[in-house]
Amino acid sequence: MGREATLGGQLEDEEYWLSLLRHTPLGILTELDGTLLPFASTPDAARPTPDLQRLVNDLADLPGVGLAIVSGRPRETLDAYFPRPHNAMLVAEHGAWRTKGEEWESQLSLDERAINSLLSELRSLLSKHAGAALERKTWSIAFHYRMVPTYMKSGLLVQIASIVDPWLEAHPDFEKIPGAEVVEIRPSVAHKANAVAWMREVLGAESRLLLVGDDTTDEDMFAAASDVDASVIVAPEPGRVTAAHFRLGSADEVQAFYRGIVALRREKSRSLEVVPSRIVPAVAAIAPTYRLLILSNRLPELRSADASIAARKQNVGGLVSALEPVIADRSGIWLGWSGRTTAGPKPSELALDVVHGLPLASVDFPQEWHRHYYNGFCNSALWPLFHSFPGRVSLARLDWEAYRSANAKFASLATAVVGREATVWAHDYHLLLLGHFLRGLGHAARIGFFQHIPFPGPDIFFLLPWAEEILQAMAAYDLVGFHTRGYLDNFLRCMATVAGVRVEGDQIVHGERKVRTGVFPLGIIPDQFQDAGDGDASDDIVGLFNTDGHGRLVLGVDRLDYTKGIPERLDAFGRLLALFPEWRRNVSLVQVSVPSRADVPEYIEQRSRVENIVGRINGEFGDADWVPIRYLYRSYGRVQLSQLYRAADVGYVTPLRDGMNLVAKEYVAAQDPQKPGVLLLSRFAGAAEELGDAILTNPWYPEGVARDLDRALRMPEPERKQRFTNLLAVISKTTALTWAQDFLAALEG
Ligand code: ADQ
Repeated sequence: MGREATLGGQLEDEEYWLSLLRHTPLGILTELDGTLLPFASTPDAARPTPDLQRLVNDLADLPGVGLAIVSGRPRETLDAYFPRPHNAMLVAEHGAWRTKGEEWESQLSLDERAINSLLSELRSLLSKHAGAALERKTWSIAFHYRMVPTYMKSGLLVQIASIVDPWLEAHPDFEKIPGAEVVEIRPSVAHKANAVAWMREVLGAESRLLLVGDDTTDEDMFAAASDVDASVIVAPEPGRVTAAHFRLGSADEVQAFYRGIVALRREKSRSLEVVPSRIVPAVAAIAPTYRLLILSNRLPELRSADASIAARKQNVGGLVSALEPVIADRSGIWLGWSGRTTAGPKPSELALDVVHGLPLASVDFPQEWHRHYYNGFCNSALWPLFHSFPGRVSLARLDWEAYRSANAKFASLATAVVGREATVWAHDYHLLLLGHFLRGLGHAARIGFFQHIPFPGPDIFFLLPWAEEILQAMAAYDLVGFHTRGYLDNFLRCMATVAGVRVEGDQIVHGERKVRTGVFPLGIIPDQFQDAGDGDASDDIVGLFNTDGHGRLVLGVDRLDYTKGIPERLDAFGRLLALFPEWRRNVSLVQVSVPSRADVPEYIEQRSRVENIVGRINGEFGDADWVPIRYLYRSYGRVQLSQLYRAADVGYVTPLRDGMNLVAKEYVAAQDPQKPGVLLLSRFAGAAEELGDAILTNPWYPEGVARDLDRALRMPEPERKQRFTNLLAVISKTTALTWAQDFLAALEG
């Protein structure tokens, strides 16, 4: 989508281009990889053809034209790709080096050895990640991971961050630039805006510039453009957030455009076959068209550079599968954070996009928000508090203020995306105040809110200094939904203490307003785990479950987060082996954890705790051919996950506290009805309210969990089948789809 149109019509744009491209002096600054050269699987595989080298020479030879090739590549590569003689200026390492005549020169006076310590730390990651590559430049390092298998990428990124982030703290002259499947660490003064200044220095103040690039580092160049210059982003689809005013779709289009410039300036042609299209701010044009707005802090990750559409669809979470149909039915759109940050103090303009038919509106956060709103108030105050971990809560006024202003900003973005008559559905604890700010902007139609994590009782909730303000603001919603009756009761008890609020049954009355509430347990789409679990297990999974005849398997699958109780779970497994020696050599635990990238320091703490426990238990009980615990730090696609679930005798799901926990439901769905496994479930997961036929356990008491685990492992087949039948009936009744439909029907009813 991205409602890209030609302002003033095609003709006026063509005149604009003809007048710019005929101007003398004209400076052309063009990026290399992804702009002039199509991407290849490795940096070495992307090389200019002789035709391209000729095109570059032709452009650089045009009278009245200056050409610069601006790249993140090292000098040697550019020298090899564009052998002299030619008249082009080469700019290497993002603006750290430029050619002046035959010579390279630099304005940087940093010590080249500064980056060596980082280089040797990052090297340690190469051996464990096939396909990863490190590129050393004079002052910078690029870590390429395009060829790393998809399942390893998120784990690798966390490990890169855990090395790079502390290093950057100690080296404030450097910065980290995430690119297309590459992370680069470079001196902060070495940016591509330098090339713009150099070109103006060469051509003089009368010059007009054409700036063409495709990645985030090129935005520095675009930002340095003046009003008489033209900047062009190279992107296959519209909707990218950019400071550029025009777009071309590919490196091929760029080359065709440049050939047109050569023909025009040599007067071999009077027109241009390829002209960049103008990017028009999309928002004003689309406001009235959408009738449903879904808002969540983070947009779902639907893009992946190397997966097929089918694979991507299969890997997205249940929430996307649940919301996709209602978005399609009601002509809806989903608004949220893009996952990227901007350098300035303000969020970016909205970017609009359609990914596999799903309309998405996204915004980049300023770094300050990321620190105070997201990592601060959301992750360090609300997340631990709502999960009843008051000891982990950190309260700061600055964080709260950022939370308020982020919610206010989300509300104003919402009004740019939909009209006042659209239904709005906000998701989760990041957006508690959204309804309040949206009402303030005159939104007339229904606004609903669903809380995906627990809601605590007043004894915990009122530890927040801003508790009352939050509850007052929540009275602006028409419907507030929770996974369980318990959370709803907690919410009503909190609301009952607020001045001016009356609680009548499940309804909240606040002045003229009535807020309805309800229990809407989120489910999964069971078929997705049943179909995927059928058929033979992949080699990967067979290898994992090859226990050399050592019997039974217990499986844990989680995001790595302290609420999931992973160390406690491992301890309880160790306790099982101590209390019931007959299980030694007869049972193994496989624990699969997927990193959640946002919480890097917390991840490091959790990871080392977990590794210590695994080492201790394996050392104490394991022997030459039996490893009691296998700990896998990676994510799996849905097919493999279903095969894992199906192969496990016990689904070991013991969060210390969890809003719902979909893993429990996925485990049930994937079982073979003829020989189902047993679900061992924490009583502090929201899912326990529905899944009473699981063995419910208390994850805070390791000995109790060990005994429940023993019971699960011994459960006779008739009982397993009976419990499974009952559990399957529950998860088939309230699915992801019924959840979305029920909530929206209640909201709009
Ligand atoms: P989460 O805390 O993320 O969600 P959960 O409901 O368990 O928790 O969902 C996790 C999802 O990630 C599952 O679909 C699971 O299959 C997947 N996953 C976990 N580990 C994986 C791995 N190693 N590889 C591949 N996939 C993996 C929040 C709340 C929950 C609530 C949901 C939905 O914290 O309590 O259930 O929202 O409302």
